[in-house]
Amino acid sequence: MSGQVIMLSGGVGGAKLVLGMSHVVEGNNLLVVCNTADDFDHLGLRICPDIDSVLYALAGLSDQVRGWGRRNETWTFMSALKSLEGPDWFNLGDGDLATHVVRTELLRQGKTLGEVTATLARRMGIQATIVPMCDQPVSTSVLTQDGRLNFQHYFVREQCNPIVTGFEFENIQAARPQSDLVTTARDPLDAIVIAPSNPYVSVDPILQIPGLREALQNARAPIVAVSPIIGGQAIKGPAAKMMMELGKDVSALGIARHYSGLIDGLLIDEADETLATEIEDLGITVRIAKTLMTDVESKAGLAEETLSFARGLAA
Ligand code: FO1
Repeated sequence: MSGQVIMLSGGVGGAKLVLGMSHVVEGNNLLVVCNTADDFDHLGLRICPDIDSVLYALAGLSDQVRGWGRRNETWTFMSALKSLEGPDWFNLGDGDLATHVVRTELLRQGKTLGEVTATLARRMGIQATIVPMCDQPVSTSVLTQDGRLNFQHYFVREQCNPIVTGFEFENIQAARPQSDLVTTARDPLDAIVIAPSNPYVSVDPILQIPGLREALQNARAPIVAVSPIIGGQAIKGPAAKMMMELGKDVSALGIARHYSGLIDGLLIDEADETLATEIEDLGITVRIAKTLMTDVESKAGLAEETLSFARGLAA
């Protein structure tokens, strides 16, 4: 029997560990807090990529190869859009489109993003509680040498090519931590887990919501992170490129420095074993594990390892 677990999750890497965690923690004991700072309005629809990555992963609907969207997707809408010379830089599959249409309509009816997400999760048959980091819209701007870009413009349209100089999370001061997170953080917990997501654009927006970091730190549970950097590289996405452009050490040690003062423990890959001592010098306990998640067994295995690490830290 497991106690409650809170996970902070971004996109692909986050959704993978969340899926693993759903195999080792009962659904009603798992609260997943999703980054929403890369949400945006596109073609009149509210798109929430990180929420959807987690929803699709837990519903068994996600495309494992692309890493985003639904598997067995069809693209009739995109073909028609292109033929009408509509904006086709952001790909919306036909099935995925239904998610955005339903979400946008429920928001238009006055539901909060938290309520809408709970409705979508229930309709997809998901047991775990999935919440947005906040109900208020927050938007990441990527500051680059080519100017300021909305996150999706940087990520998808510009393919992460511009050189990054910083980030701004617009409207973050008006954001409030989602109520389920605040109440769950007051309960006895086994662990607070920071998924192997991009620290700058997936996890930092969550941590920068006024009051959220304090709610996590006041919780009676160890905070453990899983490094998204293995052997100096990110498995997917621009985390390593961003770290390099920001002049950081592109390694699990760089990740440890980033989360120093917040986390009690860091899981690093076997490939990074030699960094353990330097990380522990920061006051962070290290667990060495196989952190590459290639199939459901490795996802569940890493989730199990993460929980056993956290429970050991609590003891
Ligand atoms: N990522 C891409 O690289 N290209 C796309 O066209 C694209 C479309 C898309 C549509 C819906 C959705 O939920 C996600 C989508 N993503 C796409 C992924 C997404 O932009 C990023 O993975 C996340 O924002 C980063 O966490």
